[in-house]
Amino acid sequence: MKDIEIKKLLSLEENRQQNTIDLIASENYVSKDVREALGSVFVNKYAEGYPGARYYAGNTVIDALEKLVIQRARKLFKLSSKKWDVNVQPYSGSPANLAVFHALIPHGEKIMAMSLDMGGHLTHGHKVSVTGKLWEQVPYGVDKLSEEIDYGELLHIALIARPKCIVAGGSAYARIVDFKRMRTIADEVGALLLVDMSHFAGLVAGGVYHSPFPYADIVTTTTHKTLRGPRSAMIFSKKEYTPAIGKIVFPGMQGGPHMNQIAAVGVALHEAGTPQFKNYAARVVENAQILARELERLGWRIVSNGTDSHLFLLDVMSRGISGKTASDALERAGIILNKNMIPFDTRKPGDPSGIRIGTPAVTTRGMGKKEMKLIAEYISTILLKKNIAEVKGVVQKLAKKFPIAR
Ligand code: DSN
Repeated sequence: MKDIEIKKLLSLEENRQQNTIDLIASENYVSKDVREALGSVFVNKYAEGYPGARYYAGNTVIDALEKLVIQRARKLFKLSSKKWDVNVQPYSGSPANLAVFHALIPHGEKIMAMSLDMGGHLTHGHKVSVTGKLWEQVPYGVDKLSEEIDYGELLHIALIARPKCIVAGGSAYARIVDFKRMRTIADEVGALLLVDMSHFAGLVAGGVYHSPFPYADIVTTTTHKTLRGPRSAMIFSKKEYTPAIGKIVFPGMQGGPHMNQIAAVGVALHEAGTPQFKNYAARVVENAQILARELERLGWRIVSNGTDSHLFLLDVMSRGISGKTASDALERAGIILNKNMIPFDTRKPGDPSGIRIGTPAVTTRGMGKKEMKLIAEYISTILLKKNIAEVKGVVQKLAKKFPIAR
């Protein structure tokens, strides 16, 4: 690279990633092949429209590419082309969700979704998101005791509010979501069921989290979390919803699709269909469970007492430490994660009561049971302010043993 300044920053970031332990539940390390596709000549092409109906010439190869990626998406999630369509053009998860709501829910109507502090997502109608300005969010949450979704309460709220859409999925919920139950509730109130599987899409692909497709009308997903692809998104829709969604994605909200991004999604979808990925997905969950158990053994409270997925929340405030203090201290020692609200949090999002811990990235690096036990000890030691300098050294040593793809 001739650009010295960017090259320097690139090298610094490579070193940061190599020398730290990434426990951000929504991050991962993509393969070299995914990066090759992202950096390929597909970046040069404008392709507004859809396969066979583009506004620019020169799209024969692009059409073949988009069709192949759609076919791979259907194959990975075992979907019949008679029932399901896939739009692979959304630039990322936020526009994907916005497009679905725009296409199918009249402005001002109600969207029922898990509230952010209970583990939901901003784009599911939170007041600071445009989705919360154009639609009214009817929030649901978790049971105070079990900290798992209270489906009885969910039904109760739905019967009163009569939302047009119910959203399942979020960004900080560790347990299996009962899609079947949510389907029944949606049917009872005449709502659409949208499953945002962004966080656990890779686990569904790997067969370690149950598929939302038998129950949902629409499924959205980002492609860069457990699915381990580039930053992008897809919208899966039952046939009757496809035309409206297609028109909103383009020309309603977006311009030309990022074909290099779509090519990289294709590579990731292919990788996610391999036996190695199945094994990876199983280890992601196993690692999260071991890490949670070890932290619990060291005296830390895990929200909902454990996890069925790739992430969990640690209630650091239960030992008098705020989420921000915890995340800052861990970062100083080379452990990277995010502060997070926990259910019924009385603190603010900028300095909440918890931290979120996820294992997709460390599992990609090949870490397993032994490393999870070590990481639990490091986290505990750092949070209790013992020997941070010493721990920083061992964290770096551990990180160096597991090279990232460069
Ligand atoms: N920012 C993502 C996460 O960390 O969960 C969700 O968009």
